[in-house]
Amino acid sequence: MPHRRLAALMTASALATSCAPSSPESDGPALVPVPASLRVTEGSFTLASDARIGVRSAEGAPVAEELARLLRRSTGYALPVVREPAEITLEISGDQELGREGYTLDVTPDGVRLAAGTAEGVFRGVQTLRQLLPAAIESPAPQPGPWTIGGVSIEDRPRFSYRGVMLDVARHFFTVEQVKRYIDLAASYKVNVLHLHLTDDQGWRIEIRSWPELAGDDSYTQDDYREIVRYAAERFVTVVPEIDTPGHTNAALAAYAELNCDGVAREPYEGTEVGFSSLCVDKEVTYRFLDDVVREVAALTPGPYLNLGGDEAHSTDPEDYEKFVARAQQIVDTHGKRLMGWAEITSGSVAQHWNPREPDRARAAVARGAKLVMSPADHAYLDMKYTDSTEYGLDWAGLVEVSDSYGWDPATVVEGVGEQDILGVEAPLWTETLATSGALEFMAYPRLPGIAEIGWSPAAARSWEGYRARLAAHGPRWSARSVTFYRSPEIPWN
Ligand code: TNX
Repeated sequence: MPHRRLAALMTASALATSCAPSSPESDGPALVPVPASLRVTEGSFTLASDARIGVRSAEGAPVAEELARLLRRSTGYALPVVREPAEITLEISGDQELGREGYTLDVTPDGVRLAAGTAEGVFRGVQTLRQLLPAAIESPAPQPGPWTIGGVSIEDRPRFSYRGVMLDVARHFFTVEQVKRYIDLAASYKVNVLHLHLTDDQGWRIEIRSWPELAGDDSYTQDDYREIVRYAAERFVTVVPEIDTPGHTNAALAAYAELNCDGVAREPYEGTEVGFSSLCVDKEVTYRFLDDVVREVAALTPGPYLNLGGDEAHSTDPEDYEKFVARAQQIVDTHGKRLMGWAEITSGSVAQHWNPREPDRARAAVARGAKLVMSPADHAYLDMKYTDSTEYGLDWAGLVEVSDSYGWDPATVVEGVGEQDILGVEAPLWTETLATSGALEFMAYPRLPGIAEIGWSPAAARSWEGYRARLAAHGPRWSARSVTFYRSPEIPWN
């Protein structure tokens, strides 16, 4: 059982402070992630029924249209997009002073001005603008308003370039529409990577044309997958596909007998044990298979990374594991991608720290020149139960209440690993116990926004007391979007 992994880890929630009386930040808007710098200014702006959205550059037009679409639904206003300065102006300056994702946002009685070097930066700023408006702005149908925003001057940019969420579509399958909704919600919190765990012992969820038996009924065709990638890209979210190897491969070993060392196909598996399957490291067919899979998946992947898992290969001899990873690395190189994997992989471009009991692996990966994505399970795993009475989830890494999930910093969580070693953070959601969008959302909200803030906001701008007060204001936003969320008693919900 998963509990094996972490029998002795102290329950994270045991360290949580109980709900001290809050001192809500009464002078600022309830933004998550909290911006790098924010100044409250005089006056306010009210969106009127004849307001327009102005954007000069063609590059910014799709973001302006997306903003208009969103605001039209709840305001009922026409909100035409025009090619000149207007009440809401989006501006792409082309100057990179605030980096690819940075932006400035100024709200004065005359209007809203959102400026960035790139369309991506404007898109991130639009997420801030949404949160400055009343929660009813998220409603799918017209609401009365008024649509007033207090004066503010924001300058913002991310701390880390990789702010991911992972969805396990192997243990339970989720449709393209369900994945789109997950992307949409996460993108509101400036998440910019969707890591899809596409294969595992229980299922292979992506069509591979050269190995047609891999994917069963519940899986994505290559066109489905392209649609996910396109939808994510529209939100400036990069998809990182994961094909887990050499362990977690029972589904492949069941589909193709020749991939097994003994040449005998495995039985399909629906349980939740891990560590019992392995590709056959000494057979050449294994690398033909891997090369075909990587070639096809790389062709569907505009992003730089291809993830080959590498976790919990308990049935692969350690020497074989090293041999396998070296070949896998070559194959990924050949197809023009950068290898990413869980911390066990230690080589590759990026290794993902997940097991709080194995900080050595994270340090080893850094020593071998890899960058780290930080997903410590006792903080960042969205599949851990909040309390022992949480309906879904696992508890091998402890119980993870909202304060546990928020209360860590990427640069101090593993001794010897610092800011310069870290590419970013990721919140994985494993789905052994989760079969519906409602269940996914219940586990992700409210913890996902906290991990997104840890990845975006400067450490000095964050505090638990400030965060819990800001987070409270997001409950009505989720309700307006029909998001199922956990009403944690730690949060003073509005
Ligand atoms: C560990 S995290 C796993 C997954 C499980 C997860 C459940 C990791 C690299 N492997 O196989 O689904 O725990 O929390």
